[in-house]
Amino acid sequence: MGLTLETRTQVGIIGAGPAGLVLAHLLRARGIDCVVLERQSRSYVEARIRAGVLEHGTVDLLASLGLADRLHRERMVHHGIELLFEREAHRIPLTELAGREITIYGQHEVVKDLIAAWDGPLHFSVSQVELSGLDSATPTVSYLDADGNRQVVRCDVIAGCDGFHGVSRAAIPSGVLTVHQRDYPHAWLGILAETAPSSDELIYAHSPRGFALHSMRSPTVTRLYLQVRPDEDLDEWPDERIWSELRARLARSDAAWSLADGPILERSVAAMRSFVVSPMQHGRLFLAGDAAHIVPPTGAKGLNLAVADVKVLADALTSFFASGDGSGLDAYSETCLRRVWRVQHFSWWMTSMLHPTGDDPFDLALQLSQLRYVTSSRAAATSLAENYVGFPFP
Ligand code: RFL
Ligand code: PHB
Repeated sequence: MGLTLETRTQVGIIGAGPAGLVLAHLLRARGIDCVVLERQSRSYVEARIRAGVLEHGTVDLLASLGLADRLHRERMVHHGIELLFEREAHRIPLTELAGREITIYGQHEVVKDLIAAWDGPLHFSVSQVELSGLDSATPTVSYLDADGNRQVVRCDVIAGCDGFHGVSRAAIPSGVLTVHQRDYPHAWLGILAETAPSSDELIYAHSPRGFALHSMRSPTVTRLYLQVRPDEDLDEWPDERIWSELRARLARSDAAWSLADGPILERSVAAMRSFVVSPMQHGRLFLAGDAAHIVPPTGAKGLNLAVADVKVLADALTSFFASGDGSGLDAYSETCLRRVWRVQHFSWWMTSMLHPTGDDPFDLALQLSQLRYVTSSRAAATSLAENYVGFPFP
């Protein structure tokens, strides 16, 4: 207890979410040393319910690292989604239009697989993480380990993969970053229910009562969301209210369809925001994933964007450590931000089209016009499909 211990690594990775863990595996596969530090316990990060939709590029990358065996066995492959409005469902045939399918597999399952396959240094339950010397060639991370010892890790590079509320972005001096941000007047109340999905595909529903989403995790577990106010109090949502609101918003004129309910295993309210910092780098600190950008969940993109960032970073670090070539690192932010802004636009567009914001008849007419267009024009549907399945990784 109370000792100060010093170690050395090539890349210090802050955060063991999808960005940090995928980066660690990519670097390991290329013979680059790294240390991963995580504020939460292993059981906490393995149980954190979040995303469910993986792009083809994300699955391919995990497979190329030998990390997709369980994913391939347990995933659900989807070839389309439904848009439901004015009580009619319209299918967007993703694979037919964009040539790629999507995979349904929970983010916490990905995290479990990545941790199980990792045999390098990964320290959970660390605290008081501090970054220093970012402008130097040996930036430092110091932290208190789970036994209360102060640890100091000297690095060549630090990867800030610690999510929206992490310390990495905050360690960059003020005035360096430009922040682009948009808040939305709604949030999502999400539940995980022990019941078979009521549809084979995801249903994005626009209704006068608000947006609803029917998603799933497995043949026996359904994931559902309701648009609510950002300050919504979960206590005001007993199970029966959640199910009756979902039934009302997902109702369709085809009376044969009905929503199956079941025990609710988990519930939470998540705020919606669009957020980007530019550049995604300062000195030897590189931000990746939610530490650098947040997208509203309507496009199902956050995790996939985090994985795309760390692919760019791992490629750049490989050249840097192999030959001292820093050009990939210099271009890191610009390369990532191109994809980030495409995804920001798509996620904002899906959100604006699907979430009624009040009783402005002009806004509502625009939303319905856009929904009719995207479900009746092959060109418009193709645009949605190619964004939804995701562009090839850099
Ligand atoms: P994460 O997952 O937040 O991981 C960051 C990690 O850093 C740790 N940390 C620290 N560690 C050390 N020291 C500190 N000081 C630290 N501070 C924080 C945290 O404990 C955590 O373990 O960020 P990362 O890796 O960038 O991954 C991003 C994704 O988690 C996120 O974008 C997605 O979950 C977003 N998202 C979705 N993305 C998709 O691609 N498809 C989806 O279908 C999808 N659905 C969703 C979503 C996010 C949602 N919520 C709850 C925000 C649905 C929802 C409801
Ligand atoms: C999910 O299954 O959690 C999910 C699916 C699609 C989205 C967002 C979340 O757009």
